[in-house]
Amino acid sequence: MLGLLQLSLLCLPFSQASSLLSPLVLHERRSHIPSKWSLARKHDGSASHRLRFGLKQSNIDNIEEYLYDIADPSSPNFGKHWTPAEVARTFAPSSESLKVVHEWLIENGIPEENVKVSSSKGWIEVATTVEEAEELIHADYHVYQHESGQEHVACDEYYLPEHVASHVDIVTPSVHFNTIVRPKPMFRDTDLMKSEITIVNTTYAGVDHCDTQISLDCLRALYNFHYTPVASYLNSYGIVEYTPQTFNQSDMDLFFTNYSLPELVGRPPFQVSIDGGFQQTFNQSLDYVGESHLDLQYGMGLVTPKLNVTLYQVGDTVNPNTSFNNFLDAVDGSYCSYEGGDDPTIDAIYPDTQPGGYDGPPACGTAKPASVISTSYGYNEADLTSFYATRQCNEYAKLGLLGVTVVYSSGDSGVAGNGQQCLNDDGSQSATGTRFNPSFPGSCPYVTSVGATQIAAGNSVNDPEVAAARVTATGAFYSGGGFSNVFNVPDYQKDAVATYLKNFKTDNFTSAAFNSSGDSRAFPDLATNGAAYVVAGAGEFVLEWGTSASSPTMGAILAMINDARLAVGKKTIGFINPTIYSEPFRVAFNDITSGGNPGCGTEGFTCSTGWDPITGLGTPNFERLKDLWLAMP
Ligand SMILES: *[C@@H]1O[C@H](CO)[C@@H](O)[C@H](O)[C@H]1NC(C)=O
Ligand SMILES: *[C@@H]1O[C@H](CO)[C@@H](O)[C@H](O)[C@H]1NC(C)=O
Ligand SMILES: *[C@@H]1O[C@H](CO)[C@@H](O)[C@H](O)[C@H]1NC(C)=O
Ligand SMILES: *[C@@H]1O[C@H](CO)[C@@H](O)[C@H](O)[C@H]1NC(C)=O
Ligand SMILES: *[C@@H]1O[C@H](CO)[C@@H](O)[C@H](O)[C@H]1NC(C)=O
Ligand SMILES: *[C@@H]1O[C@H](CO)[C@@H](O)[C@H](O)[C@H]1NC(C)=O
Ligand SMILES: *[C@@H]1O[C@H](CO)[C@@H](O)[C@H](O)[C@H]1NC(C)=O
Ligand SMILES: CC(=O)N[C@H]1CO[C@H](CO)[C@@H](O)[C@@H]1O
Repeated sequence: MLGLLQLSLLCLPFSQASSLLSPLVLHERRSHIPSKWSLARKHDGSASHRLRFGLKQSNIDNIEEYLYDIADPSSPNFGKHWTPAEVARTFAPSSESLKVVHEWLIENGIPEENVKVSSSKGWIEVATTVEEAEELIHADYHVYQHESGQEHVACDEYYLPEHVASHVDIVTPSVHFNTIVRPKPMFRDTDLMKSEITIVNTTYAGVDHCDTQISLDCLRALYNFHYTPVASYLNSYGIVEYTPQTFNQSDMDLFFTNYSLPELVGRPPFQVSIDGGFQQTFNQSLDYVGESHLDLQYGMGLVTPKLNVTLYQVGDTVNPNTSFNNFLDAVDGSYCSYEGGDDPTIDAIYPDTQPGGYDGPPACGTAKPASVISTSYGYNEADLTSFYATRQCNEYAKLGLLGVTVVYSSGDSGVAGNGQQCLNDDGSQSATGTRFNPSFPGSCPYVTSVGATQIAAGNSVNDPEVAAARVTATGAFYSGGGFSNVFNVPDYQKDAVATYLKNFKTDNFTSAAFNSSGDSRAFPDLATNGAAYVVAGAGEFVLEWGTSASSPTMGAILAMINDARLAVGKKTIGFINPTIYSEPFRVAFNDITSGGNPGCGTEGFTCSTGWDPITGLGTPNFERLKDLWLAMP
């Protein structure tokens, strides 16, 4: 034993007993530096460094099984949602995890007083130096610089002893880079929006102009969606917006006046402020209201004045890092941790000490999740590490366990990512990359990802829709869709995806452009119209395009199905994916068989009979969905 110890001492740069007994294992590795960042220098070894260990949640490996147990229509426990307390209890990190990591730190010479455990017991924070941290986790820290001049500390990879690794989810700072949630509004970016804004001089009632202007009437006709809620006191529909996106009540009133919903005039959504979120008034130009107005005018209009829509307004006006984790912390107190639950290199950390920043406590379990939650923002999956994405994705599964339906837009750049970025062979992103670039959270198997369709020019609401496509002088919009590079194919879509891949023809690109194994999560799941929505903003009516429009529309339809079920004493529909892919539900979708989603120098995928990675299962037929769901327990 002693001999082994000495021998090992020679081979390893550190000398603690438990590390010797337990081999080092690679915990996380990054294959490339994200675009717009470059290596600046080796980090100063004596600089102080706060290392955070996110502990593994108990039972997290079973989460898929738990979710399907209540969400698979063939399960005897279908619809038996969990309580928040059951979720918290089931996944809380074990005291064993806390003990193992803590002991390992002490054995490695970290003074007890430098180790801090978060109140949620989910995180351990260690005050150390760069040099000590490098020894502890076998990392090499460098300083990276963004083209904006911003600096960031990161390593390429790090290791943990095997007996510790199984208790740790994530270590920060490490391989993760700062990434900002970019809105996925109607256009790819604000410059394009300004130069190509389409002002509407005449709005129409009825359905005669739906190929050039989508209105509430058009959507109702397209999706057989004429429903007045009767159980609003039991129901809820939430829309998430990230500040500085804001709404302007006078524009909202303009919209609801023109579309004959006088009850909504002067009536704002029910606002839940998260981490200082509020309706900023410093700038309400189209750039700053375009997303919020699209989501709210259609979300509120479609569920009618009889259901109050909840607006989750997240973040202050100065912190650019506010992201999905900040929202998730607010709706699930067990996900957050006051002393640094979120990744400070990705998420906003509150209190925010910048001038004008939100200096209150971070929202943690302060907001109640609505039964359906729609979000029209997204990352490229490649912006994040798989650890970060998986941790967040599991959180969506927990919302599913609670009976919440989470819908996300699937992206607006076809098979490319935000900003037309594609993947290079090494996993980095650039406009010249040749591999497709899936979006996140759309690629998480526990959300419902919504793509976009449109009415072909000259067609009416009675004709089959096609995949959305808009090409302008300076850019293009196509429905986001494809195959994840992080998540495995979930059971519910295995057959649908296999059928698609069997018939898939590589006309314009090879299967090397994406994971064509049939083993990776494919998206979107569904689609609704995302073309030429008439939106009131900055005192005018304009047209907006994007899966940003599709998500709140789909959310409204699902919220009304909840109403119908709640009215007869049934539960909310919760995580819908296993249900919508099931055979009986086939008739409830209008299959989209025309169009595609170009990107990355290719024509992208092509719509086909059955599920496809542009429009998913198709667009909804509300009446059929309602009847099917009403027939379920
Ligand atoms: C609306 O009117 C403006 C100004 O009169 C004009 O520039 C624009 O082309 C018109 N839009 C449409 C869709 O006709
Ligand atoms: C909106 O409605 C008002 C009042 O009915 C009307 O005067 C106006 O022309 C409408 N605006 C558009 C763009 O149709
Ligand atoms: C508001 O933002 C737009 C860009 O979207 C900019 O052109 C305009 O000057 C800003 N207005 C104010 C008052 O800051
Ligand atoms: C919706 O909000 C309005 C105004 O705050 C309120 O009067 C009404 O009772 C609410 N309706 C429901 C169904 O909660
Ligand atoms: C946003 O994240 C970056 C990178 O981690 C960080 O340098 C910056 O200070 C953060 N911004 C704020 C306002 O916290
Ligand atoms: C495709 O996805 C599966 C499941 O996630 C994975 O096991 C496989 O390695 C991936 N193939 C490639 C070429 O990335
Ligand atoms: C809200 O919109 C109206 C109409 O465009 C405009 O007059 C007003 O200035 C806007 N409010 C703010 C705070 O920008
Ligand atoms: C790889 C390849 O063949 N790409 C072609 C796909 O189709 C577009 C548009 O037709 C062409 O421009 C590409 O060269």
